[in-house]
Amino acid sequence: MSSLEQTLSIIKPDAVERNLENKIKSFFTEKNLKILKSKKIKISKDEASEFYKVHQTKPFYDALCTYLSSGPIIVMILEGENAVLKNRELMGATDPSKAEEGTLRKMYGISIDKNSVHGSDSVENAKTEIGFFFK
Ligand code: IDP
Ligand code: MG
Repeated sequence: MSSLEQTLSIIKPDAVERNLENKIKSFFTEKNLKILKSKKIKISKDEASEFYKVHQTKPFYDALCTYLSSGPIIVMILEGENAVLKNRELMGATDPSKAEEGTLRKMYGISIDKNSVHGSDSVENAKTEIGFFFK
């Protein structure tokens, strides 16, 4: 079954810093995920804490929020057939050392915390996350 979906993608500070924006964007468009909207922003730690609040009980929560607010990020709405799952597949596993060959995190991720990209994990969460960044 296929359905046209939108998902939120973020190019995280480690990847923006290494000028990977264009490479990552081309990767998505070559795989038929259309970039509907894109903006480069820097968020505050409070905003990062709100965005990642599902992780508030995790031991890495504070470091994660500090990290996401540490430098510019690119937030994007991607659209395509099964875009949510497709983006997750293109990203690869959370830990780059466990990600499959050819995935973004395998190619560009530095470590489990500096793993270059974020992607919504469900259609429901995609709606919430898109609403968070694109009012
Ligand atoms: P995801 O980004 O693959 O969806 P999540 O489990 O939702 O992974 O975690 C959100 C982010 O938190 C990850 O992308 C990663 O940057 C960070 N993270 C997850 N697990 C760990 C960990 O065990 N140590 C440090 N950072 C982590
Ligand atoms: Mg997640």
